[in-house]
Amino acid sequence: MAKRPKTIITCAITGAIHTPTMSDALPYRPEDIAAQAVAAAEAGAAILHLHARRPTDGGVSINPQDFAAFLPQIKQATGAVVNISTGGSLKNTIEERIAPALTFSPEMCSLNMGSMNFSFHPLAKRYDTWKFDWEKDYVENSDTYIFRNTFADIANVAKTLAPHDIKFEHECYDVGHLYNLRFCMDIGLFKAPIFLQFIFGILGGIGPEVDNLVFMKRTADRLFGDDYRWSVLGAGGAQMGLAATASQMGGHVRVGLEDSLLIARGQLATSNAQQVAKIRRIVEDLGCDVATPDEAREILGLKGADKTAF
Ligand code: KMH
Ligand code: ZN
Repeated sequence: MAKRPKTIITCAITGAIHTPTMSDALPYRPEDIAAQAVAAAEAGAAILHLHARRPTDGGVSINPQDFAAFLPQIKQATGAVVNISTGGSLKNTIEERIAPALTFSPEMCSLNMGSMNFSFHPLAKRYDTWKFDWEKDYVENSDTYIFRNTFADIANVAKTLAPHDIKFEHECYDVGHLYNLRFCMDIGLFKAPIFLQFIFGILGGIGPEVDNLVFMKRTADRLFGDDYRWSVLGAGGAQMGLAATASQMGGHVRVGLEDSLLIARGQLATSNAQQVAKIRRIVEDLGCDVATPDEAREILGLKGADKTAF
């Protein structure tokens, strides 16, 4: 029987969806982001997907200085691949959103493959009181946001970051995003092997059913042949089940408090590392090996940690 490919675990540490009221475990101070990222790497995450937050109140930050407060600490303490988000918050321009990646030239950064509704406003109903003033409006008003990622934006990111040799985590929230990416490859914006993150369960994107995962994978096979590697992110309660399914299908997995605050149905996770340890256990119990950071570098064709600017 052919050897099964190793599974890369990405952990997305804090993100821009959840707010401090929703979980005490969600890190927002730089020392907490660093500590949770290091613990997630020790638990088995080969890639750390990172956003920054305002240290004072946990608001979403795209200020490179807020990244500078944790990136060197993470690099010093782990060999994990650092992936910097270009998602920002839903209100920033694409130029603002790529400033951290441009500043720090990481091995990887995210790139969202289409414009869409991106809403988490239903979460607002669950909380009567909020830790910080900004949270309620931020969550409630997400039903008015359009997450803008036009073809011009995508080309702008690709061309601006091209000299940095950064591998993109192409975030695909629906099947049309795969076709957008194929088009972008046809006009020479991205080199194989590309890395796709299939995203399920965001309000505005495709739902978290296994049927949809099979459909996305089959479409990607048709569009990209052998030129792609892929991973799955299920939002909220779909996180672990879809990750387990993806690893059985030969894909990679993403967990982390950015996308789900849970460790089990109705139970909050105590840390990012707890989610990493759980998916690692599942992946290994089901007969796959987990990739080390250097194995992830090899699988994805990354430039190496020595070529980053932090
Ligand atoms: N939290 C994901 C669903 C980005 O950072 O560019 C979206 C995300 C976007 O990870
Ligand atoms: Zn993100």
